[in-house]
Amino acid sequence: NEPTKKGLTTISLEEFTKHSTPEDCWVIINGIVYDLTEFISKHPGGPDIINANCGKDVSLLFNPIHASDLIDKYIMSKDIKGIIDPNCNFPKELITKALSPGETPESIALKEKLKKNLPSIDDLKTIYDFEYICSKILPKNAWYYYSSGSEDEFSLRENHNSYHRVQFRPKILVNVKDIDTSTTILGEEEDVPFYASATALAALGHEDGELGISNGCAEGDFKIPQMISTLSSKSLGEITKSRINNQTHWFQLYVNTDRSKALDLIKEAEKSGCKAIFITVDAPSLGRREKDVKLKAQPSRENGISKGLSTFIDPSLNWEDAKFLNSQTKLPVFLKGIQRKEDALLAAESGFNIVISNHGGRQLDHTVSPLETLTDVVPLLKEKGFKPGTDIEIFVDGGVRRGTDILKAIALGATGVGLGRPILYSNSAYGSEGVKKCKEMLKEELVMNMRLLGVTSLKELDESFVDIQSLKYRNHRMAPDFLNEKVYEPRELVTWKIV
Ligand code: 173
Repeated sequence: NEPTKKGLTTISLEEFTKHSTPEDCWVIINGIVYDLTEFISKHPGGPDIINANCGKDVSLLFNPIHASDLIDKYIMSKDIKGIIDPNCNFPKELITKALSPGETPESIALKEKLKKNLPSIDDLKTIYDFEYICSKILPKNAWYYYSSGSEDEFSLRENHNSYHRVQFRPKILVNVKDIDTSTTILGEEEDVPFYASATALAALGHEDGELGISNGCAEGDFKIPQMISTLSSKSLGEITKSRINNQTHWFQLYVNTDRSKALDLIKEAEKSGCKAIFITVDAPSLGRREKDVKLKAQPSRENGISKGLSTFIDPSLNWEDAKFLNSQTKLPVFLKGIQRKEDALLAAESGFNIVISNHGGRQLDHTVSPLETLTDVVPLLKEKGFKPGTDIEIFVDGGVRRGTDILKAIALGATGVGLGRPILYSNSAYGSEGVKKCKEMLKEELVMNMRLLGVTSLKELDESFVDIQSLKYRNHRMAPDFLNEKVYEPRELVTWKIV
């Protein structure tokens, strides 16, 4: 992040340090000196964080949670003061550390050591390993922000567990020598039926942020589509410019209280080659993620990292608004966050595609799992004459960790399956190589399990391949599994040698 503004005056250290109060507040971001005095009261993340850092170099605090072009959008040119003298001996104590609450220099040093000793990526056994590794290496703020669900985290767990309540009915004596995992999504041929879903703030976990995700989605033997978040830590322009191998980018939209901003974003997404718009409809206000709350420096019940970023989201968003936005673009529009069949039908009748999702269990807690909702939605839409994959795309996300999970969702009528946290975790641990490995492991599982299931192409999959009898028994308590708990060995995570 070298300063890029040519022709700016050089500011001496002595001059810079004269402006270190909220009434006269200069800061340095990536080498450039800004006067934030007037901006403090307008900062979407609240005034406190700026008030506490006047007269400091705040790059380490700023970069992980803001797109690089954000300053230029918000700060007027008169408030760009110049470049801090590159030859000055800038005092360390004026550099704001990105030390998460709950961390000490020692705990961070240990994490740095673990990061330098990551297991070889070839030794990873399942995509669970990325999650395990991240639990050890991520700073607490990133780990809690990524991993948390809302309130009691019932939905967070249920999203995953619900997949365990669907069983297969494999077909025998089918020639399964050649397996084809490809599918058609929005008229485009895709190599696999899954995609990287939108997640905010990828740079909290890895400095490459969404660029690592983008590259990992595109590199290697096959590609997966990437849905880019409104709240990415890299700008939409940067991410889409990094497009390679003709990869598919989609854009997730949070609708701003200032509607012109939402329209601007849609236009920007169109111009930058995104192939679809996903309007998030399950977040009129942000669910309370208590692990994220716990890390706030000041005791309160508000969310930590996500709180400041969410104030622009419009809670008055309604069907008319969504239809209006749909009418303003030629791109296919999805409503992301459908959680009942009645809304799925309304969406279909209004010309939307849908993502059945509860936001990874981060919004309303105790919602029905997306997999179960899928089994309500698909029969109703079919009954009303909507053919999934032809008249409407039906995506599902939340809790997906296995090739078998993906096959279950496809058998039950989904046309695409989204991965959120697994992509964030693989990117956080290994950057784009991790994302590539994550998608490869899932594809390998898909191929093997399609063979075992007796299908050679995803088109052959239908409800006859799954038994959903127990799906509805959410709270059914099983008897303790004595052999599993007392006799068999637990499944092993990757071995991690620290030298
Ligand atoms: O799930 C999230 O954390 C999310 O969607 C969000 C919303 C607003 C600000 C930051 C993240």
